[in-house]
Amino acid sequence: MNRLSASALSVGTAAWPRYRPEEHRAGIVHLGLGNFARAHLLAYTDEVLARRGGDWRIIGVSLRGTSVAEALNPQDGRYTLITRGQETHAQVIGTLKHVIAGTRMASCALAAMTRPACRIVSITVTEKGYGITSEGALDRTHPAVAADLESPAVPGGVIGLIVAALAARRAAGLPAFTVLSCDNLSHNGQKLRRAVLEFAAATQQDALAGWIAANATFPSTMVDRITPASTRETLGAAQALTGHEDLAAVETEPFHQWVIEDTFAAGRPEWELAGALFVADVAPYEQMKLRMLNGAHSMLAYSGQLSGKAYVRDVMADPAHAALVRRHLKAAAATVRGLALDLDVYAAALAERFVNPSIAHATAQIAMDGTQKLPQRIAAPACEALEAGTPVRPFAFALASWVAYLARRDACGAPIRVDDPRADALRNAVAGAKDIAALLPALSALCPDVLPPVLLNGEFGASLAQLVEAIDSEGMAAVIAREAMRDWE
Ligand code: CS2
Repeated sequence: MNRLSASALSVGTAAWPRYRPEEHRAGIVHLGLGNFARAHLLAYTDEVLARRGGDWRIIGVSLRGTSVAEALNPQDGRYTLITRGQETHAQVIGTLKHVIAGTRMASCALAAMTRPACRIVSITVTEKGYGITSEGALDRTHPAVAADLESPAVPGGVIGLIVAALAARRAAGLPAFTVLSCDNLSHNGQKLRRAVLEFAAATQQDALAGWIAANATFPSTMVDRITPASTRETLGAAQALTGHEDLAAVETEPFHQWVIEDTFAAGRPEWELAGALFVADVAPYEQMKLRMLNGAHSMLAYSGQLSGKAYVRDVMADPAHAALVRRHLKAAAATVRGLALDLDVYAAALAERFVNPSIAHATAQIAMDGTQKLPQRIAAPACEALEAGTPVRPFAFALASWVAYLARRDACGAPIRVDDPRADALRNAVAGAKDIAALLPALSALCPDVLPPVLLNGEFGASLAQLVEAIDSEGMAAVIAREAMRDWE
């Protein structure tokens, strides 16, 4: 079987690029080339290239590991995007030029980012990839930030690369680029800007910080497309649909959404042609999506993991659990301000998307990195709901599910390691606490942005402790069944 590549011909039912990719130069360097970027930013850009053309192909950079480059470079950047809804569609994406990775990553990425043609540096490295605190400051304890502050000339992290590239552009008399964060952080652009300026100042480059502040832009964005990790089945399906072997195929849902602040320093693709919405202020959209979609996701991931549900669709197939998802969406919606959208309609559409039987979205995947995700998804709306007097029980249930998940043990009674950048500290907190009453304050001291002290007091704190106890003693399935019977208000 021939490998997918620029010269491969369509022999299956998959759609092929409707333009000649090699005729377009790269105007974007993308840091972090995971499945999400391949299903979202690259697919939007593919549509613009087909409809409008332009020098907007993308050079990818893998900051860690070489597997994505090893899969994509022999394929000339081509890969299959499989969309699974009521029907299955496949499309070969031609946006990607090549992927930079490996030992020469820093020098090659900097060379790409300092080409005059580079006008946007976009990013999907997940919440933990940046090195920004939940308040938006530069996190000097983040391994990549700490290493790059030590040796700024050979950066390995996002912030170090951006600062070094902008410094080189300034020195060469080139204009700045737009930095486009496409991760699920609240105020992603704003926070990244602050951290970049702090990094520049910390490396004694005050003049550079001033130049960046005046010339580079950091639009905030809200991104959305449910994209599970690829499996052997994904690759098998891509082969059947394209007639070629494809080691970089991605599968995703039909729905996609992208809301972007229209502040680009040096032009941009007309992503609106592919459905993007350009607005002056992304914050309300971001709040809606992070608190409703992602908040419900995190809740169902921990409670799903603890009740034997491997996929989101399994949670939705349990009527009691699905009722808790809807309860969570309702409570989260009550905290969203400033949007003239019908949030009941949005919530109903989310529940439908979660049901999608053709998407195998693993609860274990969503459960990863809770310390990075829960501040904006659960803690912030919980505190606001408490203040405003709107329902808080769903947030207590979500946090209790996370705490119980951290305290999980295997069949032999040994603790199960969680996948989180703070896994060691979390494990120590669990091991050191003699009971739930002691565990909650220990976790709050460790991650006050996940469990703010205010949530340990009063009725909220009592519900939280009681729910963790109940999950521990009765099991998650019993607690889900009882929670679903409660009066929703
Ligand atoms: C999920 C997100 O893994 C997770 O934490 O909640 O990746 C989610 O699927 C996307 O944000 C959907 O746009």
